[in-house]
Amino acid sequence: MSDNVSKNVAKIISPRINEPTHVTSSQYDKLYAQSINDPDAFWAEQAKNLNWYKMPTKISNWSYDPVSIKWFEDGVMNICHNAVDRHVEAGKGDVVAMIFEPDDTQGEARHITYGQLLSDIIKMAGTLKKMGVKKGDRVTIYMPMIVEGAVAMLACARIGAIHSVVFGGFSPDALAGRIKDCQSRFVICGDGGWRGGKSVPLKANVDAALKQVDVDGVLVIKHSCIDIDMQDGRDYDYDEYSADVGDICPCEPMNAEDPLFILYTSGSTGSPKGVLHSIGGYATWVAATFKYIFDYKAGEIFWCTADIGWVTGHSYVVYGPLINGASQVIFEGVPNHPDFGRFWQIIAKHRVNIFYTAPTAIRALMREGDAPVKAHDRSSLRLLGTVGEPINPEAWRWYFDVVGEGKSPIVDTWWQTETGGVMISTLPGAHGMKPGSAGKPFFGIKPQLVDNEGNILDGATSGNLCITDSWPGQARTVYGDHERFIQTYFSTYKGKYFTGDGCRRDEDEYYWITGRVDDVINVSGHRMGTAEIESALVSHPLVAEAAVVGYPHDIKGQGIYCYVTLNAGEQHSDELVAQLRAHVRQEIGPIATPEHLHVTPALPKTRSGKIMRRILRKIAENDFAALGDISTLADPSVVDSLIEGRLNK
Ligand code: 6R9
Repeated sequence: MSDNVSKNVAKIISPRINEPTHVTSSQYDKLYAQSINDPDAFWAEQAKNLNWYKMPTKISNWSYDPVSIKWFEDGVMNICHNAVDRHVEAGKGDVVAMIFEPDDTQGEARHITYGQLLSDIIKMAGTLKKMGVKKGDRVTIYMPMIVEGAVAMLACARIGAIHSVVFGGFSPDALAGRIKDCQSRFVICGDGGWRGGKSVPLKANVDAALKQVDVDGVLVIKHSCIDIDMQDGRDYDYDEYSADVGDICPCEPMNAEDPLFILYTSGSTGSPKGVLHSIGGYATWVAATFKYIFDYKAGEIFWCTADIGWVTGHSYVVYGPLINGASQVIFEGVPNHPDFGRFWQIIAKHRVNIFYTAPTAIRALMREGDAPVKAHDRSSLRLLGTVGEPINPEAWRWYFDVVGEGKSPIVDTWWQTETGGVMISTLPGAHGMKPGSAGKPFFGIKPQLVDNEGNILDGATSGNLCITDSWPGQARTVYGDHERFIQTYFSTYKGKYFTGDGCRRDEDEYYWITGRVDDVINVSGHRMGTAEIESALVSHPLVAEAAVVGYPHDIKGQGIYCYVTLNAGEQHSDELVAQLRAHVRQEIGPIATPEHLHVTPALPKTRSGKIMRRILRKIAENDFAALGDISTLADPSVVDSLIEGRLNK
């Protein structure tokens, strides 16, 4: 059991809240009860915070057996209109939407108003139309963390195209796989990006990916101004190609259940799944969660450090803040460049009020001590947030005491790509906090803990975390494979959405996420399927078999530990190990680089040939005393050789 769930840390911390919040404790209780007792009335009311061309009259219509999920199904809207146009129409065109902070500390920050953002989106939307992009087409976006990435997403949404953003750190092979899977005919990319002073060759990666799959057009946005190749008839320079595009491009009226985006995420089996979100429910969900959980008020500066390549960037950089008319920082760089004070320097420079980041970043910065934090003025901060993985109480305390000087509450937000937005979190002003616990269910969320047989567990207990009822932001399907959607999320425990996470509920009904209970590992807050890494390893000509497990890592939360066996006659060498690590990077991307590559003569298997991962996990953790029963192994002596290999690493 990791230290975030040990029972002696369950004291509630209630920070001083100086200003009124959107929701107080008694209001939360009342609103939560309403949202559970009459969800349709509750969400019909929330939907009124958005602009609809046709107001929905049918609110929810869902079933988990068979699986069919619809919200606001007769409503018509456009999410780009809600994120941008309506603020401009309401006279807020001069409000700053985004403050772009470049990677290079010598570079100027750029302030983009809602009015400017709207013109930029209209221009890009018109350009996409000129390229031939139509409603329903899939458009792959492979961009650095710059304003134009958000513009590209919103331009797609404006014309009814479905965006599929691929994180700029993914390799050409991974990009090609994602383009193929959703038959995307168009790509929008940067020439390159900057991270920590190093350039990321995005367009060159696209060129490499497009050796494996054809597309009709690539729109290239110049940002880093590195040398790139342009292929005639396929690649379009955005500045040149958009020169004659007019300044009118109306929002396409979309049905609430039309798809908005596909986002690939790793699961316990097979290749990454294209999780599909639809428009109306997602818009309502991210609007409500952003407002209540970050307790956003007009004029405040919000900053979420996530990249738009992840769901956190979709929901809390692009859609949630913009629908709420917020002003926010967009940062291209990394926390440790030019030094470990970069985040705090940006907070001071732009007077950030609400700061949202990942535990892995907090742990990495904590290791550098308090000095880099204290060197910068953080008096503007009033709320802190975390997302992506469980936060250990030590890191929580440092974030609270040192970064926030004990005066900013922390929201530890639990959610997933599939949930669209936050599901479990305390609300500032409504709840006290417990370091390491996400807290309470958001409005409309009914968590349930079950044992491995699916029996419902009541009271203070631990189990597998399921959600019994649908919510507006829920994913609707896996693109092109509804059966896989059903199998992955609704078949383990019939009639419930299974999250894949383990969880404890304490005496105060606070929820403590304990981590994945499936073969998914969480490296620096990024989900990796062990099966994906295994398949990358066995695609190397010298590898016979591979088994990948996660193990506790001080900074990253979990690290990747790979066991491989080689083809007969092949010899283990340092050079080969380096080659295999490079191979995984090439197949998936740098985020999947194995920490440990353990070449072993054999893997521990049962007599029926099943690899016993439990043993491999314990060996990776250096916990040799807890291997448990190994008598079912076909050859128990394998364990000794694995331990010897581990000790020699
Ligand atoms: C938003 C996001 C989802 C998985 C999820 C869980 C872990 C996310 C967490 C958390 C503990 C939190 N996770 N937030 N665990 N506390 N506050 O991260 O989506 O990339 O799909 O990952 O991340 O294991 O199942 P995604």
